[in-house]
Parts: sequence; structure tokens; C-alpha cells
Amino acid sequence: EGARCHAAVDIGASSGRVLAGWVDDGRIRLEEVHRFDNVQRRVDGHDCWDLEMLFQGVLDGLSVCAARGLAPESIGIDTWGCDFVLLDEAGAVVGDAVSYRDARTDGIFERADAALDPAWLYARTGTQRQPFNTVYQLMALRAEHPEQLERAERLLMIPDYLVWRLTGARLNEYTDASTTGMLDARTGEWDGAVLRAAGIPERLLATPVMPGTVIRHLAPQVRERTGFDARVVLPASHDTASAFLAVPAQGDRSVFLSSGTWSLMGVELAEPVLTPESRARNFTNEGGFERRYRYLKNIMGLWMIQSVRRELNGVAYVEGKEPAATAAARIGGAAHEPYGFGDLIELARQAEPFEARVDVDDAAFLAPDSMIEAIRDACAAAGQPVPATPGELMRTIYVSLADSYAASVEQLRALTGRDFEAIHITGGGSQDAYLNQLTADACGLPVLAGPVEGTGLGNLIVQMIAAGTFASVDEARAAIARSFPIQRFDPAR
Ligand code: LFR
Repeated sequence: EGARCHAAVDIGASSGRVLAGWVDDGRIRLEEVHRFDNVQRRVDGHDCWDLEMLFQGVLDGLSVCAARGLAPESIGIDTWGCDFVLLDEAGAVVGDAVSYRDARTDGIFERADAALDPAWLYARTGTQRQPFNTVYQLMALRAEHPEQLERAERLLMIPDYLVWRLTGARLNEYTDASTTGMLDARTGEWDGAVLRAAGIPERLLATPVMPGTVIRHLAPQVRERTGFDARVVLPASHDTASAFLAVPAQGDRSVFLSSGTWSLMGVELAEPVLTPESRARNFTNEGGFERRYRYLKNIMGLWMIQSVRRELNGVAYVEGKEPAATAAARIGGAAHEPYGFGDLIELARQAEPFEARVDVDDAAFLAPDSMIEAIRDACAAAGQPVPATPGELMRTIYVSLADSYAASVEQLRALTGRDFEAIHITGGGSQDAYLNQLTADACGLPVLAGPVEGTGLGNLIVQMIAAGTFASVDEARAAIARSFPIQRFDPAR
């Protein structure tokens, strides 16, 4: 009684969660009150998010909060980055919410680079070069549907869109805006020169609003549905920005690794790094709470494992794009179906000492028709042993991921001049003890694993700071450190 409750809505590529959080006796308490699927469908030839399904999932979750006696005083929403929705003058959605893994940006660099020189662009925005950056998605959209861009009045990132549905406020939150590739890294404002060069109308964008800002109360029709009123507060609405906030580290001797569908590895900096060396390593300078910079690298991550698992189990990633059963059959997959993550880890252990290495950053792994075949082809092309069983395939992914982590730590040392003492891993992937040990071994650093709820917690602590419960991020991180178990993995040598 008396504890002030907040709700974090955290939506990832495969599911959304609603968490209730409060502080009790100096410790942060968390309860997952609702979980819903995030499903993609083929619409007009593209892989699209189902916005209505997501919004209903949010409303359902909030209603469950009330039913459990956990009605929050504030609500914050975070989701994956880069994806957006266009609205017209009347507030109707223009076109579809196309997913960042959709093929519309295949080969986009060849079409975009003449207008947007990559060196010029990086020096201004500091954004990693990825075909799915919003700026490239918009250029692909302009080529396919110029009429949509003409009709649109506003661009909302996915979390902004959900805030709009909850409150009626149309705004652009800063941390997610920093994933677009259209922000001036130094000022945090939209970069007019980039927008003009890319042919993107400036009217679509509003001055970015900082996380921690209290927006509005729930709209009346939403309140009717949830059964309570609350204020909507902006957390760091890019999930990775929330995840980095929840890392229970103090000082600057830690590498952060947010481990989920993506592995986001980096550090927090006070200033962006916009040098040619940084561009060559494809580190990104994304925006964080209080204008800290998240200097990090996107590593392909557990997506590779999730994709192999789906394929072995015959499950589609996008409704309407069923995987061919042949690849799974070729590695003897059908024998054990359905596979859980635990089964796959066990098979990897049993396949030791098999080793094959692929470059996990290769675009071939972004959205292959068959992840199993993409990995086997990459091994064959590189003259590596070709994995022939699910266990060998898993070993290939694990060894390659750990290698990529080690290379990134090395690059971070060189690019920041920092010396590191530990790697903090948060998020669902921090529960994978096998990968944690491989990571410690490959990087030669202790791994501190946890909390599992990185992103949701980061979302909550910004709300708690806005409510005055914590005075600073340092104070909130200290509370996280004493509230959740952290497991240590020391390097074997
Ligand atoms: C992680 C993440 C990454 C972003 C990718 C695509 O969930 O938000 O930070 O690069 O998804 O949006």
C-alpha cells in the first residue's frame, strides 16, 4: 500500500510485455502482468507489423494491471527502433507499418549513396550504416509509393504511434528518433541537410522530445477501457536506450551488452564519436536519457538462434511466408521437434568440440529464407566445416557470436581509449549460461549477467525519476544492483 506503481510497455520483434513496477524498502519490484504476440503479416507484398494487434495488446495489459490492483500512476512505452508509421492530416494511417527486415531496402545503398554520401552522412548523424535505418526505408518508400509521402503529414515512430493512440499527442521522442539516421548527432535536432538530400519533407517531423517528459493523461475512450486514469510519460522509447539505462554499472570500466533478438554491445559516452575510424567499424551514436550517447554496435544476436529454432519447428516468422522444410530435414531436424531453447543449448554442448565460424554481421543473415541454409552456405564459402546437425549449427552460431563480441570489445578499446574490467549482459539472452561462459572466454573478461528484464526496467526507472522516486540514473542503477540477482562468469584462462 502506498507504493507508487508504474507500467512499462516493452514490445520486441516477437512479443510485447506489460510490466508493473514499484519501489518497496529501497528495492525495485517487478511483475509481468501481460504478454502478447507480435506477429508480422504479408500486406501488399511487404512484411508488416499489425498495429491494431499491438495497441489491443497494450490496452489488454493495462486492464490486467487494474484487475490485479496494480493500476499505475504513469505508463511508458518502448519498442524496437527504426520503424515508423505515416499519418495524414486527419490522423489516418497512410500505407502500412512495414518491418525493418522487409526486402524493400535490399540493395538500397546502391540507390541511395549518390544522394547521401555515406562519409558525409556519418560525420553528421553518427548512425551506423544499416539498410533498415529509417532514412533508407523512407527512400525506398518514396521510390515505390511517392503518393504516400505526399499525403503524409506526420511521421511517428512505433512507440510515438502508441503514445498517440493512448493520448492524442503527436510527438517524436528523442532516443528513437536517433535510430532514424536523420538526427544531427551533436544537437539532437533533425538534420535539415540530410532530410533535403534524402528527399524527405521536413513537415513530417517535430522537434524531438526528451525522455522523462510527462505527456498527457490517457484519452477518455482509453480510460473507459483500462478502468483507471494515468499519465503517459516518455521513457527512453527506443528499447536499446531503455536497456542501457538498466545496466547496473557505475563508472566507465564496463562494456554493456543488451542481449535479445539483437546483441547491442557498447558503452555510454558524453560526446558522440564521428570519426572515420568509428565509421569504418560501424559503431553507432544513438541518443540516451539526459543526452548520454549510446556508442554501440548491432551484432546479429539471438535472432540467428531464434530463426534456426523456428525453422526446425516449422514455424513461420512472417504469416504467409512458411519456411521450406527441406533445410531442417537436411540437418536431421525433424527427429527432435519441437525444440526449446534449452534443447538447442544442450545439443550445442554435445556437439563440442565442433567449430565453424561465420561473420555474423553479414547481411545474408538479416532475413534469409532459410537461416539454416544461410549459415551452411557461409561456412562452405569460407572453407569452414559445414555444420550437419542442429548441435553443430548451434555451435557455429555460438562460437561466431562470441568471436564477434570479442572483436567488438577490442574495437571499443581502440575507439574510446578505455580499459574494461567487465561485460554487463542484460536482457533475455543473459539467461543463456552457455553463451555467457563462451563470451567471458572469448573476451578474456568476467561477464556479469542480469537483470533479465533490462529493457522494461530501464523504461520504469525513467518514470520513477520523473516521479521523484530516484534523484538520478546512478541512484536508480544502484537500486537495480541490489534488487536483482547478477551472476558472474569468469574467463577460463
Ligand atoms: C533492438 C533494436 C536495435 C535496432 C533494431 C531494429 O530491439 O531496437 O537497437 O537496431 O532493434 O530496430
